[in-house]
Amino acid sequence: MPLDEPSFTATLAEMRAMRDEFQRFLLEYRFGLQEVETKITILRDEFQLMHDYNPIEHVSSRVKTPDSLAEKVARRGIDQDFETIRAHITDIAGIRVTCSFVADAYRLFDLLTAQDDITVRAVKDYIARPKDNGYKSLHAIVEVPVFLSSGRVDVPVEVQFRTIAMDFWASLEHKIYYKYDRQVPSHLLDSLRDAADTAAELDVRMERLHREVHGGAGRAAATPVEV
Ligand code: 0O2
Repeated sequence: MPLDEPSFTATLAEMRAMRDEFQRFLLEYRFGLQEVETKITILRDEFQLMHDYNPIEHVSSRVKTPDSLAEKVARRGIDQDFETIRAHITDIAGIRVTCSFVADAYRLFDLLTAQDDITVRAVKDYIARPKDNGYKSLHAIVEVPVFLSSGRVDVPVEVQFRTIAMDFWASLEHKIYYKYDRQVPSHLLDSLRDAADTAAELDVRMERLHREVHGGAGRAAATPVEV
């Protein structure tokens, strides 16, 4: 059936308006990400200059894709308006800081969260308390101010701190999880738990070796913050 001209134009205009609103919504998260990335870069460069040591192996960041955001909204069963999504989905902007050693992950967490324009909304310390599947990482939801022409917005950004070994494990586990469409066979789950123990052991041994050569002390765990 041919589309009637005026209603087609109206629908197109509505679609454009929705697209523009969605792009504006995501833009705030991109800016928040840039602010936190700059903070991490400054810490890394200053460390390199002052201590002749780089605690960061690599940094990656992403704004959640529309598909992944829609999947999470559906899984959480929340209303699909921007205000509800903004209030309930706190990892739309995400940055992952991969460090050489566990102590570096905690040190960077401490240095970032101590900055006075950063508000810590939640902390999940999966390094001190790994998930049942073996997943380890230190997660912080921080709010960073972004100054737009319309004023200040505080943007939540999820920052994940982990070691190279934890990152290696998590990226393989993530691939396996999706390959089996979340129904991973139990022998693979066992192997993954075993591999997580091996990765943790490697972290301890490498850090011990590093301290023997360079000195320095470790750090126990982050204080959990749940909101
Ligand atoms: P992506 O691809 O990184 O965007 P949720 O399970 O997401 O509803 P919550 O409280 O938001 O609940 O999650 P949590 O525990 O803070 O973890 C969020 C992110 O941590 C995930 O994002 C992953 O990046 C990572 N993560 C958490 N648990 C695991 C795990 O068991 N294995 C791996 N490989 N990564 C994990 P997304 O949105 O799932 O994915």
